[in-house]
Amino acid sequence: MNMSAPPTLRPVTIPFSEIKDRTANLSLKIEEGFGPNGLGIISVSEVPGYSSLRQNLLHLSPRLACLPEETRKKLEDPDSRYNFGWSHGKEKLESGKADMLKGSFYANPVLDIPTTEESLIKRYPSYCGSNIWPNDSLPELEHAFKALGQLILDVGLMVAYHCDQYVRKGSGRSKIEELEHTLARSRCQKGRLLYYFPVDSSKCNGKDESMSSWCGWHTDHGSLTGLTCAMFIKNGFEVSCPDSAAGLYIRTRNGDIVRVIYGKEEIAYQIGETTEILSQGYLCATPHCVRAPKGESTFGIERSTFALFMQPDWDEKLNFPEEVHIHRELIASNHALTFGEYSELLLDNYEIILSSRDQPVYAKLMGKVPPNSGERKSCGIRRKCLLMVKQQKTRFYILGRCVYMLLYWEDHDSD
Ligand SMILES: O=C(O)CCC(=O)C(=O)O
Ligand SMILES: [Fe+2]
Repeated sequence: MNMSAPPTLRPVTIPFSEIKDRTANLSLKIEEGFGPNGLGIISVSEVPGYSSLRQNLLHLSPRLACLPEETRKKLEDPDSRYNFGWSHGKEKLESGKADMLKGSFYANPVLDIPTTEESLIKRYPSYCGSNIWPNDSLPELEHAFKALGQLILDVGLMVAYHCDQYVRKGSGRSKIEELEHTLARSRCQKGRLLYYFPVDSSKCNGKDESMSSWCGWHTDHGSLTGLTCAMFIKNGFEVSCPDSAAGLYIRTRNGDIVRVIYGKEEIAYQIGETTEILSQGYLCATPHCVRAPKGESTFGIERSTFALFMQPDWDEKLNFPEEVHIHRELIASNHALTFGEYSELLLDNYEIILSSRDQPVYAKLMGKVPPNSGERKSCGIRRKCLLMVKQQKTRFYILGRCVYMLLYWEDHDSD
């Protein structure tokens, strides 16, 4: 058995001066990064002002995580299924256990109150809710979060413009939804400040060889995810990670697993599920996970990073084309859903999908890896009941089809 470690690769890097140029033809670079032989991730370098905005925000996550428990509790928002404000222990690991390894702070970096319409807030709570800022306990967070989120969004829209050029030329399809405009008119941008708690002395020499020991395999369900290079911290000081195997892993479209590294000064962008849907499968969502560091020297190491999920508006219609197989177990091809409906459906079903590991659904997902962690959440008894009803309906439908076929054959025989 070949036990060699996956290779470490750098993504294609495009300088800011090129990505902002709408007359530049970057199709070859987009192809190299996001095309069939690419890693599914690219990075943008030399973005003015980026470095200090990254530093400012990433230093705040340990401070947020060590606020008193009752202060953090006030920053939680169960109504949005913890998709705004502080979230810890609400998401599930691949094992099905509550994820206590990391805490997240979610906010829309562009709009504090995306809508005041009650019916929308009820229907799409994970996007239509309002931001919650720790104005008394960590007042710097709001500005630092919004400034970095807005910059990653602005550069991401430039990446989206060049993706559109590439898709239009390459696919020969003129009716493809434009990513840039879809994202520019969206009220659904979501930033996630991630804090990975210090590596525990009892675990750092443990047997967990898994690549996804810090964050499970998934594809993000937005369109494009902007990612900062993570910061490792020990006792309040930035350190370099002592384990060279730790960090972000990606499964390429060829099925290879690679560890991906990029510079602190670069913003990385990877493809999410709705880009695959909107481009009718021309660009594909990038499966990824995060591996925790191991070994004596990693004890006490924390990790701070930021992801911006750039996603369509909750009202934006997604047509699920024949050639795209994303969440086919939940959504039939040629079906149309709004992005808001799509997200809530995935949130409703995530726990069920995870708990069905020995069933074809899970196997299918593992072929294409489990859904987004960004917004995977627990679901209540009501939803479990609904899913059981759906499963029963499917069984009755299949039973009905079998009876029909038997009867048909009998008729056929008697002819
Ligand atoms: O921690 C990371 O580097 C990636 C996090 C991630 O994939 C996510 O939040 O969806
Ligand atoms: Fe992700």
